[in-house]
Amino acid sequence: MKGFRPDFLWGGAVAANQIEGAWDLDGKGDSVPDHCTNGTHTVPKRITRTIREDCLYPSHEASDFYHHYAEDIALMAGMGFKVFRLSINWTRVFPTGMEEMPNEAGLAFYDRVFDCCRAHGIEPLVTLSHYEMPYALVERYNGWADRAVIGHFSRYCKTVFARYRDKVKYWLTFNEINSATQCFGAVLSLGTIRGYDGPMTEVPDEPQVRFQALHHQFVASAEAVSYAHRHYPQFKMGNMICFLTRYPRTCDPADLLKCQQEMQLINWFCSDVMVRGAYPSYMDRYFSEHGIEIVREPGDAETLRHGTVDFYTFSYYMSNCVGTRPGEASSGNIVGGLKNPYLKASDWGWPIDPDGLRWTLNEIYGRYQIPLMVVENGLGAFDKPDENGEINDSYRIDYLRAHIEAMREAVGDGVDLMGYTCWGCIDLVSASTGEMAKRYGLIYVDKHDDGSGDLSRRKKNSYDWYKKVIATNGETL
Ligand code: BGP
Repeated sequence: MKGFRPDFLWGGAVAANQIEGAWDLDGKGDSVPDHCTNGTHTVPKRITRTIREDCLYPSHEASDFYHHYAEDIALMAGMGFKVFRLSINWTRVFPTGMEEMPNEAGLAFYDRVFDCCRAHGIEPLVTLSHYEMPYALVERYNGWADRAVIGHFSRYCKTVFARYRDKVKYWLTFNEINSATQCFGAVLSLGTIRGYDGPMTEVPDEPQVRFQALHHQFVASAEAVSYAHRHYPQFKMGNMICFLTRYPRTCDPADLLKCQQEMQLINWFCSDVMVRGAYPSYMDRYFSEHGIEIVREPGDAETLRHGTVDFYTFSYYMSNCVGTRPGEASSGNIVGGLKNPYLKASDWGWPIDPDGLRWTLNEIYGRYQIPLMVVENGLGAFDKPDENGEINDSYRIDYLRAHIEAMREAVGDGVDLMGYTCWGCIDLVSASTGEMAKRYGLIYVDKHDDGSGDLSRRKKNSYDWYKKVIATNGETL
């Protein structure tokens, strides 16, 4: 059976707001996550309009990658990383998103980070927008609801493309752009929360605004992709989808149809636009049945047609079931579903389904026939150092092993898979709950939910395991 390509990109992934800290240093502005307090699996994070003394904001210090990046990248190099997926925090470069000129100190930080990666032979894979919208754009424009944000984003993209043209080759436009098909996306991805102060789960849902804002992101993404193709032919431009694999709960055809409709809306819609360059016809019915009308400008269709991506990337954590009859609920990333009796779940209730990754890779590749990359996958778990300070995360090794095995099978099935970056390779703040306790890392960071911890780094047992996986190009699992 065919194995992973010889140039397979093994590595790990993070997002600026979840790892960097230094939220207001060196001219950085505040972004949406800087206004989000900590929560738990059962108590939602809150969004506060102003930064309050009596609240704890996990992104403000996070894992302090801002001051530890050299040590962290050296640790990644120690595992043999070929690639490191990270994001640029828009507000480090344009503090409010609206300035004409960029903040030099912010740009210089990413120069140091990319130089450090290159010195270790690690290729950076950069997400332009990973749930890091400037908060000033929320208050001024209601986030992506206003078309004017496209111009601000485009100025930011042109600035970082020009600055890092010789340091970065792989770019992703919007992290999990399809999160906007669910209410969750309004907060972290679209920033359509002007004036809102309260629990993240109670933001009023306005589908008309959500889908209009998403349209603006599609146009912004396509413009960035075409601009990059025209000016920097060496760049490879990708999309990024939160793949939420759905299974019909039973073989009742009604369940099958419901599942197909959810797969279209949640998983296929955004990538059909970004890979094929046009809105898929099934969305016409969805929009008309939900009273949604997308305002498009005359050039938009052409912009989308020309701005198609070179490779398709996605996050994969779990699968869920869909059915027409009531059933036991199950949690998941961004949206839950019905419980699958054949699967076990993580401590946060996300079902664990490695075979679902093989199925998903085959489905995506069969549809688009362009190179794929899994840019997020991993197990959020409570890790506790034992009395010798060792962190035996055998459960994480089991999870990763099973998913890498599934990728190998998919490659054997003929899928063109270019790389894999496990999520949160160094412990960081959880996007959904704001917890530090939900750890994904192969490297432990001494930082806790109450803000305590000396930020020291320590290898978990999964570190040496992953190192062997990379050294044998996925042969030894
Ligand atoms: C994805 C996000 C990441 C990340 C991950 C794990 O949705 O792109 O930013 O955090 O999920 O989710 P969580 O942190 O909620 O466990």
